[in-house]
Amino acid sequence: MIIRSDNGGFIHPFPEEITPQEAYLSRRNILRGIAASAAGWGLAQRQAFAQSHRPGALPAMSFVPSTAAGAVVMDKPTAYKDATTYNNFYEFGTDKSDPARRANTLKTDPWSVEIEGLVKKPGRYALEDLMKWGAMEERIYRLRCVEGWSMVIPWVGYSLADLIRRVEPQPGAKFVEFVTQADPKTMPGVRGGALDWPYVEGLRMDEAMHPLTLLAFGMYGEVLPKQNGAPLRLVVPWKYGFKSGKSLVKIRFTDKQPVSSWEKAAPQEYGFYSNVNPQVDHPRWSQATERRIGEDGLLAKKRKTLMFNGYEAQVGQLYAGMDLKKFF
Ligand SMILES: Nc1nc2c(c(=O)[nH]1)N[C@H]1C(S)=C(S)[C@@H](COP(=O)(O)O)O[C@H]1N2
Ligand SMILES: [Mo]
Repeated sequence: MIIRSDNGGFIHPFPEEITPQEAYLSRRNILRGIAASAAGWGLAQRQAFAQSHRPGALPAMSFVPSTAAGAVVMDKPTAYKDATTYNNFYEFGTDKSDPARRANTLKTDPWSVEIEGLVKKPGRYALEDLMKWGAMEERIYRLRCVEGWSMVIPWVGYSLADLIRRVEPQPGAKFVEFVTQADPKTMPGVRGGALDWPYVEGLRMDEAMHPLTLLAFGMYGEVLPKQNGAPLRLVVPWKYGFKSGKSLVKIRFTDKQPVSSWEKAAPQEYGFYSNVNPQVDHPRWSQATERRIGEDGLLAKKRKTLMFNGYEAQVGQLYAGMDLKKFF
């Protein structure tokens, strides 16, 4: 895989990414004696980073820190610049730098989401209303792409479970299907055949109801940038990144397991579950290690990929007794 960045070279190693504000926070925390480790990146610092690291380009979001188990990972958050310039959003092209360059054409206002299928309160709901259906929380999650890179992003959103309870699924609803925006006029990739549009993903009902499954409206204290899936997207932290659909327009409750766009494109490579699993390789490459974006210096070591991306304590029981080689 070719590692590229906007400046045409390799991605900068971390020290170049420290902003004056981060340096200030870091000094302040050390002075207070809160800094937890020699690396200077303890829990207090991560939270200070996440809650203050506003790049200032987009409207601010208000939120409370999350109290959900596993909602704040112990890793240093990825620099905003990296998280917004190294993206997969095939509707805007297949190169990692395409979404940041092209997603400005996406029209996010007005926006609504259609809720349909086996649900007692179907309908088309405006974004402004949906945003009130849960308490906005900040969660610092790992996101690992099936391609072998990962980031740590402070998201703002609420548990998808809050939305699901609100619309009251019928007893027959066993899965949730997510359909994302596919507008050939504003999305150049949709005019091409990289995938069968619209982009579709799915979760089992218990996965969708898990408190860690986040409906995200913001990141780094601001509304989502378009290249990261504005105005709302899913973030399922224990699954490969492609399960986290961007720019959602439809949520459908169904009794049949949905067929995702990636399964349709290459069923032998991408299964329905797509749980992060270092023991089950992709047919063409290992999934045992990952490259953390921002640690791409020539001497940077790869990190070991963790079972369920490090969220095993929270989600392992969802898959108890399942053969994870078969249900990959
Ligand atoms: N609609 C849509 N959603 C998508 C994708 C996409 O191409 N289209 N790519 C997925 C993949 S492969 C990853 S790794 C994540 C990347 O999210 P990020 O750019 O915010 O890091 O978005 C996912 N959601
Ligand atoms: Mo991905």
